[in-house]
Amino acid sequence: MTIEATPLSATELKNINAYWRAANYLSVGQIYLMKNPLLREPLTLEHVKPRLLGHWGTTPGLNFIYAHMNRVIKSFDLNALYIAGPGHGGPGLVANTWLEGTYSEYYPDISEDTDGMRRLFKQFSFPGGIPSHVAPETPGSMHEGGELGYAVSHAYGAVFDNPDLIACCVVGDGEAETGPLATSWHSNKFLNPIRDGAVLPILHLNGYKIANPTLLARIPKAELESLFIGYGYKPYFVEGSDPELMHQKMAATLDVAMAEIKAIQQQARESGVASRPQWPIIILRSPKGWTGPKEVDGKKAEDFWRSHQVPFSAVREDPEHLKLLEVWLKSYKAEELFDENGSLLPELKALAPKGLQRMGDNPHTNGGSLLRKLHLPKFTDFALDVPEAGAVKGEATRVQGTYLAEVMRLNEKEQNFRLFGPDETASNRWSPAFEVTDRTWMERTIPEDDHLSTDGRVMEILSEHTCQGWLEGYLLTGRHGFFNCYEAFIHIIDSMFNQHAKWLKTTQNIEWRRPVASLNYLLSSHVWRQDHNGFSHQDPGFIDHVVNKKSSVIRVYLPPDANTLLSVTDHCLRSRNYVNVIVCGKQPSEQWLDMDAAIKHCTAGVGVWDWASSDQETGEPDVVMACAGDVPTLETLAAVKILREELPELKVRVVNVVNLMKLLPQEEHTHGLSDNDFSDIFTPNKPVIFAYHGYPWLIHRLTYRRAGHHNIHARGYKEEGTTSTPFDMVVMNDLDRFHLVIDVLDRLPELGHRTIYLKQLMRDKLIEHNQYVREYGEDMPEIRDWKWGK
Ligand SMILES: Cc1ncc(C[n+]2csc(CCOP(=O)(O)OP(=O)(O)O)c2C)c(N)n1
Ligand SMILES: [Mg+2]
Repeated sequence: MTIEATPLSATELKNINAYWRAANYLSVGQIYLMKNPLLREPLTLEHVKPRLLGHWGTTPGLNFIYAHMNRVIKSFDLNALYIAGPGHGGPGLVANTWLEGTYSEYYPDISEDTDGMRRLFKQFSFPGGIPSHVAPETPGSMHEGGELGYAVSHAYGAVFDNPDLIACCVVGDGEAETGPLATSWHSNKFLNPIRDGAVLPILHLNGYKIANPTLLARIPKAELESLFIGYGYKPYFVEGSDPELMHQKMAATLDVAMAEIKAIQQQARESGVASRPQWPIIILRSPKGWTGPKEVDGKKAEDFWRSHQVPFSAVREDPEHLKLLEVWLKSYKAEELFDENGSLLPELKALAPKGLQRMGDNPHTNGGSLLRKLHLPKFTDFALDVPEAGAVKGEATRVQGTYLAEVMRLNEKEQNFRLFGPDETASNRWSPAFEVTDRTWMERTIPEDDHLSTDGRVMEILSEHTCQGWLEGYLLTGRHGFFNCYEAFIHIIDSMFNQHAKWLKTTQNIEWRRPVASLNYLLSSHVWRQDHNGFSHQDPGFIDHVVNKKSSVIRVYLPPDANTLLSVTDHCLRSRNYVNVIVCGKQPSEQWLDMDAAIKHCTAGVGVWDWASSDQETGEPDVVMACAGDVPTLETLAAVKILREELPELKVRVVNVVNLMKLLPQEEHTHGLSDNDFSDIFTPNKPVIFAYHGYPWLIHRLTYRRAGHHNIHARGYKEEGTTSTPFDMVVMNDLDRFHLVIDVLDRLPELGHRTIYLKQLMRDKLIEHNQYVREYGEDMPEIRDWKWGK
């Protein structure tokens, strides 16, 4: 559909075009200039930056949308934020926030005058200055847009439970080709017009990516329109290149779109009926590099991919380029836009909204400033009764689920907590949450459906990307959440995690950014317990990926049982500005610590389990049996039991690690143990047989600087697996109790010939196991019925 009205008066048209010219001028200035910002002297080489960095192509379109959003924010009295999917258009957002006055409020040295403008230009993509994208440094940004694909899911995440908020979400037509973006269009099926705000997607069809046309710009218009109708949107086209005509069309279309959004909300809120309407989407077809040079060196630049970055950069070498730059800059007629002092003329300044209605100052984009603490129940009330180690079995994540259900209940009034997951919430045993809330679902239901409702607070879509994007958007606007996922498939969002961790790391050094709630992951259905699944579902490598990131923002926890999981969960929900990764199994399994011991153990993060150790008298073990992760802990204790029975004189120390970061040196991570403490626990000179949940090399990576490192022998997942019994999985990877006993014997040659019989016994056990599982299809009774106690 196209709206043909012309709502702008001659003066309004002139002014909005002038405002756009000002933003475009400031954008080109940022890319090229370091001096002479208003060209009040003839342009010379010394005014031009030595390195020309940035992206022009997307910027005039972003500026065009920003100017028009300002207009409707005022006329509709909106609470709106701006998400620039093509975040490489950083100069545009910086320019606009400077024009509306927010930039100078956040950075007073970048004042609203000629000198401020000079600094604004110089700092962009300049050493010691600001990055080229819509980075955390940019006021009004909650979306960097450096890595493309997350604009829509971030926008929806921002407006969930924010009924008055509208996210204007610009999507690049190249960005729209990415997987994460493509799936995120479905977010409209999770938006409840009564309790949530709205997203106005604007597909920025400027025709090109870096060096290619885009698909959506070249498919027939009818197909494009059908595509968005098929996604459930109502598409409005704004197409052309003549600025005057385009301003009228954009203003007319935004008026219609905003009125529709308001009407949808009003209708739903007054009737109390939450259904899924056809939300509007704007498809803006305008030239890439609009208003830039039409040709450079005889080649097409405007309305072509050549305008993507810096349309010409040989300014130093080629006097023609310098001339071209001067002509280009002068085409915006800055003298008609800025006064003597270099400030925007008052009649143009008046076009921007005031105060917190400025998109650069929307508090939701600095979510920490709105963050309220969660009401948390006493996690100890959910404790499993563990009269003694190994006496009972329990499902750790189900216990965690009962706790999270209570968190959900306690925060029902605040509406600031949601659970996210790709269709695995029940599978990962968080089903107790469904006693308090449902899954969000705006579509048709049938009577047999299980816990689907329009006001559910468990967000499930089979797209890890969309879950992650929603949660990030939700957290960055000041709320709380938890993501549950199969361990192997969390890798799908590796790269989104990267971007979020980078965002957090950067914000830690930006004083006006307030801390946000941490991004919490529960990774369950982990590598060791894949009853229905096989090799494809076995990958504990997300931890390896996570530990590459800045230590100040990442935490990894491997609670061995339910009570430790509760303690860790409580801690994570209270933490700020981190990514917390918790890996814990969901199957019924041995419980080791009562609540009191669990709290102490989790607070320390690593500790000797005296009840399992036999070196108390001398304090000097012959061997240290270390473990991290629920299954490795079980195998370690089973190995220790064999050693106690077969070699009672052997002094064994059992160490369990819940907080993996404890292994790092203190200088590398605030949680890291001091070298003294590390040596006290692991000893500087005794063999350490370390049974670890994930890829064993990580243990070496984390401990290589420790005194006893040469004595650490790590076992873990070696990429061996298939659909088999739980014990066969650990056997295939040499992580089982029998292999661990053999490891001990191999590392203690001083035990001499006495060990040969025990070693033989262990090998026989492995053969027995092999034969048994292949014959009967389940683990041997002695494995299934194993108990720590008598
Ligand atoms: C996921 C991802 N892949 C590749 C890139 C590299 N890249 C940066 S800009 C760009 C083209 C973007 O085109 P579009 O979304 O149409 O933006 P615009 O035309 O508005 O600049 C690409 C491929 C990226 N930033 N992110
Ligand atoms: Mg494009």
